[in-house]
Amino acid sequence: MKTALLTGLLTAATTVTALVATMAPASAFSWNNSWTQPTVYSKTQTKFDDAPFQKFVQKERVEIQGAQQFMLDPSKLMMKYAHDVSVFFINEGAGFRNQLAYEATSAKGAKTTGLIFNDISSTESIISNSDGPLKKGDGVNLGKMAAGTQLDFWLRADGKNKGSKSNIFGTQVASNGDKLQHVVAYAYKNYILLGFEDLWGEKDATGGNNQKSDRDFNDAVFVLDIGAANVRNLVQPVPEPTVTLGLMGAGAAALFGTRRRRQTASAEQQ
Ligand SMILES: [Ca+2]
Ligand SMILES: [Ca+2]
Repeated sequence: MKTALLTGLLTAATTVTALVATMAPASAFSWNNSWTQPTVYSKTQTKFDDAPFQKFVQKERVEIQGAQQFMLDPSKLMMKYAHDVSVFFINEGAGFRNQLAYEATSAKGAKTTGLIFNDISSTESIISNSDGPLKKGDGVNLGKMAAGTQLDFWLRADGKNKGSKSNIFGTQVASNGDKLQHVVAYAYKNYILLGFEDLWGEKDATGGNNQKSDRDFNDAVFVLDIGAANVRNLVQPVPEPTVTLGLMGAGAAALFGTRRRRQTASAEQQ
């Protein structure tokens, strides 16, 4: 069954507006170079099975067509219910040694930030590195987060090698240096899958900072566990799939952006 984010459309739209209004203007994420790698748990410790998610990892250097359909509306990562949050490594198709960090904003606006993975490379990934520290399914626990927590995630492209000279890309297009989408998101089973693009610029563009991006959004792929109830709150079944592009396979749902959702909302009301 394909599903889409259609929960409480009218009230959700109101909530989103309020959230956006209280968010700070788009700005680069503040990366703390003194962060250290949190404990990484193996899948034998966490019992998390990465296998069902590997089919959503886009083939290397194959552009995701219609990636905008899978753009993550960051306000969607709002936790209605308190839950212990974990992030699991699924795969990476990157020459870069990328890094991932998170930001959690409480209902009262208090921000917590931290490192999740310091070196997103693996001997098992689609572009493997013999000294890559991660195994598929490895997880980092971010701790219990309260109801009303707003989550967000940021990738520092080749940050392990380039440190502060790296590009930082997130879910908010306006805050990305190239003003492009760098994250795709899907809901699948009780989880949310996030795929990042680590290269700057449009596909096949030249000049400036452009890195001839392949737009494959597989450069760092993760599964986010915010709990089944929170995912269900974001995702509800729809009669027919509205999108069947890109990575989206059986049972996956795009976390549509606001514009798409509003279009769907108006269509539903007709
Ligand atoms: Ca790639
Ligand atoms: Ca890429």
